[in-house]
Amino acid sequence: MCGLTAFLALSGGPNCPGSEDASKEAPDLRSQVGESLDLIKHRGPDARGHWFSGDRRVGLGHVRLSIIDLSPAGNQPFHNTDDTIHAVVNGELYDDERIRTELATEYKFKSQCDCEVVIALYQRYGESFLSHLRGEFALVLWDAKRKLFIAARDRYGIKSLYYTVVDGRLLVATEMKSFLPFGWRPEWDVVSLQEKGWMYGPGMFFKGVYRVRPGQYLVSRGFNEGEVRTYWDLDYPCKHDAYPESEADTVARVRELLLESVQLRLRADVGVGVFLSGGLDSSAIAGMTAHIMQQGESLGDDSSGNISRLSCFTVQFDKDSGFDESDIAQRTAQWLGVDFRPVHLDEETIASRLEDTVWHTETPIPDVNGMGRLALAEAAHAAGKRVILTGEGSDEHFAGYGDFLWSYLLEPDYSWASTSASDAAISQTTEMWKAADEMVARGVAGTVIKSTDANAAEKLNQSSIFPRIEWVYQIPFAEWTYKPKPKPKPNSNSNSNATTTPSAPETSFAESFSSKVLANITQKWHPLNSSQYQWTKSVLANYILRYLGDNIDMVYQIETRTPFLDHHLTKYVNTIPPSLKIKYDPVKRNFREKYILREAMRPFITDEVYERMKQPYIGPTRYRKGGAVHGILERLVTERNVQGLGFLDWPRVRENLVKAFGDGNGDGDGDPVYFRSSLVVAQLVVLGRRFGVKTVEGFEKEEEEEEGGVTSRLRGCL
Ligand SMILES: *[C@@H]1O[C@H](CO)[C@@H](O)[C@H](O)[C@H]1NC(C)=O
Ligand SMILES: *[C@@H]1O[C@H](CO)[C@@H](O)[C@H](O)[C@H]1NC(C)=O
Ligand SMILES: *[C@@H]1O[C@H](CO)[C@@H](O)[C@H](O)[C@H]1NC(C)=O
Ligand SMILES: CC(=O)N[C@H]1CO[C@H](CO)[C@@H](O)[C@@H]1O
Repeated sequence: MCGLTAFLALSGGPNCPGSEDASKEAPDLRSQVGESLDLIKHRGPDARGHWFSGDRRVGLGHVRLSIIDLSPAGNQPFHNTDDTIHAVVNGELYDDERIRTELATEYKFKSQCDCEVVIALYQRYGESFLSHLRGEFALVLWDAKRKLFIAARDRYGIKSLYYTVVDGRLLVATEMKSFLPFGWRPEWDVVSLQEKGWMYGPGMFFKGVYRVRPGQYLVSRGFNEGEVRTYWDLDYPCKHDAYPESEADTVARVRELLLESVQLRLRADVGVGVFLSGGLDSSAIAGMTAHIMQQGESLGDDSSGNISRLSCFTVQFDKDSGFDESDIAQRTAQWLGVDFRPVHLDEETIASRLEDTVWHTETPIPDVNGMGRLALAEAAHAAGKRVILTGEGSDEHFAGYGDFLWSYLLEPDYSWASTSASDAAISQTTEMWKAADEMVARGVAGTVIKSTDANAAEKLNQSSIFPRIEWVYQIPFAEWTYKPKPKPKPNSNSNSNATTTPSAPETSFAESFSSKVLANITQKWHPLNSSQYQWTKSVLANYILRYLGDNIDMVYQIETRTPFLDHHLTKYVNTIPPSLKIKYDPVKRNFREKYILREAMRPFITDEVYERMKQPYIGPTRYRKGGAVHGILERLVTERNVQGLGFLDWPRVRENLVKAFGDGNGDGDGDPVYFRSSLVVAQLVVLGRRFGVKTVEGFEKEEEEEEGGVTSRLRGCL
């Protein structure tokens, strides 16, 4: 668990030997890499290292947070025996002992560090070594003999990895801010902000900056610009195939796989704890951890087997906010006999953390949960922990979100025994629709937000989750941003801007998936599967895992591990029929979300958590006028700051800020929609200032300045 930065001078670029500019004074690479690492130094306080090739065309830098094998032998970069393969790795690889034993005869390991298996596996398997890694990681590997450069990211996007090209150099780093010391001058990508493309596509809200997407890697040979390839993807069976197993067998198998996943993640040479809420997922993690300790396993560096030393950290909102779940978490902790650590999150704490939260996550998301997570990480650090288990990824895989009910009902589930006869299946689905509508009428279920783009919705066979993404935030763009963009000049090699109208957001969303995936969505997958796929690739990877994950936890050197995001578990869970995930009760006429998980976790959770229906974990959205949150928004969302962005409509921004707090007598008549909108504007202001982003001056101006830059292949098509 660390941070990395790397560069590769591309052929033909100004930094490649023999180019006209080569006589130009070479930049001081050592200090550029050093400054690049300084910006993320909190990610790795224990050691720092770098490596440059003899001709200085390749460089790797790394900061280390020691988790396994705390000795200097685990410091990075790693090099193979004949010093021809070099790698930097950020992350945690499980099951590495087995791999070590397997490769012991052909590779001389220097440390006990889990990440050292990367080079050994590469030597053995070449490019396909990625499929042998289990865990969360982002890595860069350079094979000098084959002139092969690989930058890869884990299957779910638990770790971040971004890239761009500056002065002919391909730059790759854990966080975008690390590009700044290399001379990167950030510019807003207005279309990406308008279409919310940065929440689902490869491109970020900064022009020319891309992410390596989950399950993919960027590969360059012989210093060419490289291309993006996929080594892993989520897949689902055909919706007409019958599911061969019984419910009882499925419950047992889910339990077994989850226990294994948790057990692997308890291994560390430092203190381990749990983030606990009132929900099923984190309660199950805490319960399984206690259970595994009772079986005699160590909890990180603690082998006492003393359950009361398992610390669980819980966010506690103000009691009158209506959002506080900490009582439930406390009862879970009591029942398990573990150490309960509430972390109170008052308005002042939220306000004072707003700016740091968006700087570290590089993710402007309009809620206060990131601030809560930062406070949790701080508390865990203060309690001496370095590793924390969390529950992310469960809702995506076991169908926990309210919206999934509606994609479940879109088509009958032919895969499940009790409904596989098609007439029965169809009439049961009709029955369930009625029950769901009644639940909406009673106010116990939310309606689905309808798609506004029929054409795009069809491409996704009506399973589109884009309306939900669209709902997250609305900000008033300046009038000119809606005007058609001028066509790119004919000799320009940037082909992705060929559209003349910027806004067809849902089409962009649909087109962010490969044609293979779109074909599966329309022909092969049940709509519930299709929604789960879309959600995992967009909201989970780019929102949840960023704003409530690694980039924020690492501010306080907390490595979070997510047992629900284990690919062996995913592979199995993706074969479980929709009817076992969302189970209909024909007597009570209601639905049980995450049914199969609930049953599998029954021994490890309280009755209260078992019975409870899903409450989305959202923080408060109504605040008092004159309070700390209002104060920070007033300070950030000013005319000067908003004009400094260049693409928003100031009068409407101002109006929204007023509506966000209502008449201000604290009786909660502020409007959450405008609160979220104002929060995003404030976050953009912070990003603009801290990154030193240029004010946008209009599309025409932009076109003139646009240089070839990154080619379409580098844009990272799936
Ligand atoms: C278990 O840990 C708690 C808290 O650290 C301590 O008070 C208690 O004495 C320990 N119990 C045993 C049996 O060591
Ligand atoms: C989609 O379908 C094709 C053809 O059946 C298959 O090869 C592919 O792996 C499937 N899945 C994804 C995620 O593309
Ligand atoms: C996807 O659909 C198939 C058939 O309907 C089913 O067997 C499978 O379990 C589903 N997967 C998920 C994740 O819902
Ligand atoms: C919900 C929905 O519209 N499903 C359709 C998906 O596409 C197939 C044909 O490819 C239709 O049969 C389904 O009705």
